[in-house]
Amino acid sequence: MAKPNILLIYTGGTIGMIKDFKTGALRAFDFKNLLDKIPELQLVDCNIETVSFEEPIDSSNMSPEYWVQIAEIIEANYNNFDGFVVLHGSDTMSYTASALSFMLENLVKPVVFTGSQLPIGDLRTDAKENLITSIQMASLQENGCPVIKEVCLYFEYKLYRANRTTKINAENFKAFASLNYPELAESGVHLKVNYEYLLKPDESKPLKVHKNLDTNIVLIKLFPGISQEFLRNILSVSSLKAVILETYGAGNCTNAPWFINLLKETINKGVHIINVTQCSGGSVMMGHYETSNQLKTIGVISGKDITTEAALSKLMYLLGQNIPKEAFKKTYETPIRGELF
Ligand code: ASN
Repeated sequence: MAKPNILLIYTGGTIGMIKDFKTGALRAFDFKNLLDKIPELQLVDCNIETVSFEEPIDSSNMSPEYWVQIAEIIEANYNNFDGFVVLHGSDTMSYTASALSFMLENLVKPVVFTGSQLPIGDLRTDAKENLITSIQMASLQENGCPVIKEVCLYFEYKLYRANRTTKINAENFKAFASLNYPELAESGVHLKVNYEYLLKPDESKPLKVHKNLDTNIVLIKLFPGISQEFLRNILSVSSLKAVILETYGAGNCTNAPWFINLLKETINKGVHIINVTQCSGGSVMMGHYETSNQLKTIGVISGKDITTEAALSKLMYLLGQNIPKEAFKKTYETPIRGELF
């Protein structure tokens, strides 16, 4: 059987960084050097081609414009490759990978995001394992078809559904977690795939790449002492279309009348408000406590068990789809890429 063809897309991040001896800071370097650093790649049972951002970036400089660039690289190469591995900085990897999951509709091939905590040239680097296993995960095939047909994130022996992940640690090799969804596969002596958790997309439809992302949104994290004046000012920006409200626990917030009235006024102006929990795991359950009951009554949208990263990118994607106002709540609350229950 023919070897799978894998496209490696390098966007930047620690994985391909070197130390600037003058400043001591890490900066991105030429992608060609990255491949020189891993001769082991020649042993992997697939054909690898590479493409790189012209100027690799630290992922803290990521933006929706770059998300579109990644989507376009995948779109242009979709028919010629069996799988894609995206090398990306870990800082905003969950945002980019979640966004790509929404942008790539009817995806039936693996898109695996990975990176590392230490540069590839470092003695104790985690980059080699992450990169090599990501390529192997993207190469998995059964009867000539890819096993994985969705956007994933691989880090420290685990393959996750990308839009379920969050970066949880700035220094541990285990930098990501998916607290509301089990891992899709695990790397040990063997690669163990949890078939029951994989997305099973409709294979009859062609890939559709969505590039219209609307960023007229804001993310507000509640905290005890939040100021009425500041909040009113943010919510009165005329171009504002939607708000992700990070609430406490199971979707609770203060029920001070000024707060509820302000949210009500905002919704009545046509601005969508989505309730997402500040907790890393668990779900919003509006109406479970008195402190979330009114949110339900005034028409706040439930983010259920979605991550903040997926909530933001789903919002940009759906706002770009020109969905009628009346249908927006139901559409948002319905899973489209396995991002919520
Ligand atoms: N600052 C880096 C980045 O996100 C961190 C990393 O890749 N570990 O690009």
